[in-house]
Amino acid sequence: MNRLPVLKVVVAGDGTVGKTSLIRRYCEGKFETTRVQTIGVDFQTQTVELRDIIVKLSIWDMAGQDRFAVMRAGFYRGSRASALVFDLTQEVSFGNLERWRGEILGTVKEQPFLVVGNKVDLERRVSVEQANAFAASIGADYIETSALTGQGVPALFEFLAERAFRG
Ligand code: G3D
Ligand code: MG
Repeated sequence: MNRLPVLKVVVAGDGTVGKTSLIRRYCEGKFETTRVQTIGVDFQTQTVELRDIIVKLSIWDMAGQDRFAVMRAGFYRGSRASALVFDLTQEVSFGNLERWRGEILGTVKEQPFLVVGNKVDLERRVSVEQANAFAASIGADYIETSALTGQGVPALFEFLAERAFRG
């Protein structure tokens, strides 16, 4: 057996935007309604098949709360791509993406980003145009997801894997 390349990716964004739910949906195929809040940092690994290669993603789930900021900084080290997740029903979480990006770039100088609007199953307060404009301004792509229905979830992690692999 060949060793698969292991690529570290980060899922960042405010608390309650759905980071843990997205990772659970992808890695375990389920959505749980009652769960504990992420404490500090957590990670899961998942094998991902891309067009011409299989990679292993180690997906780092960063607790969004301010009090974990010091802990988070060191955990960004070695990451190859980051998802900046916001909640489509909460404009504040969208506005904070620039801060998340800044925090990550404070540790890793260059990083491919993917902007993710989660909870697309609910009534949106951030338009596709707004989100696309922000993503374009940081040279990122934009994708919409629902951890509840699963919409866009494989695409999110496949895209991250692709960017992590190819840079
Ligand atoms: P976080 O890890 O970013 O802090 P969580 O966020 O994954 O803990 O999710 C926060 C809350 O949002 C959870 O609700 C979760 O069920 C809900 N949620 C996450 N993703 C979606 C989604 O795509 N659609 C909808 N409708 N809800 C979502 P609770 O009530 O358990 O706190
Ligand atoms: Mg969490």
